[in-house]
Amino acid sequence: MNIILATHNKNKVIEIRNILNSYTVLTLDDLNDFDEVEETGKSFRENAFLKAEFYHKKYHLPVIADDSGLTVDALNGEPGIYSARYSKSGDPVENYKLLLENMKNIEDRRAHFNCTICYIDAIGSPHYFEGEIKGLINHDPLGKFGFGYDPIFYLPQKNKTFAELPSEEKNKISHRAIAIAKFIDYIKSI
Ligand code: ITT
Repeated sequence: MNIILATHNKNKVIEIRNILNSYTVLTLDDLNDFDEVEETGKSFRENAFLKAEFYHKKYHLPVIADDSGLTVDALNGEPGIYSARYSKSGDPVENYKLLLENMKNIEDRRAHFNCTICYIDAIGSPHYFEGEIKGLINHDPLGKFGFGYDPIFYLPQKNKTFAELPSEEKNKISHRAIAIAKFIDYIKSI
């Protein structure tokens, strides 16, 4: 089955392809598609749907889109759906530096990553799959793997940040891995 993977984020493409290994996914790069979908939704679900719907309408093929982000308890859920554009530049390092700055005097470091996958099937019906992983905001960035906020997301059970975990390890436990596992279970069940 051909599924379009509706993301321009190259790190998501790598992670999702690795987790979905036996499924054929067509990336937007494969399609030479540079269209950007405006994320005007008010939730991960709405934004995942907007991205999936755009490409489904364009190509009439099944599509998966991922909307994800980091939610920090002490910042009333920020950056949440705005994770990719938290700082002015939207640069990943600027994003996590701003977050560390905003957490400077805050003791409560609890946070979670969320991933919502929207799968629009061949007949245009949307299906949603969600994954979440809890952690703490580290005081300093650590590690060289992963992307985005990984260097500041600390997992007590591993005593490491996400960026200190090699990709195979992150891909076993991440919010994205959990959401995709649910998607795979669904695909196998139909
Ligand atoms: P697409 O919309 O094209 O998929 P995007 O990067 O704009 O790409 P989102 O709108 O879903 O995607 O924003 C997700 C942001 O959340 C991402 O850019 C990171 O800043 C952060 N994020 C999501 N998952 C992450 C992960 O596994 N590790 C680190 N940061 C992550």
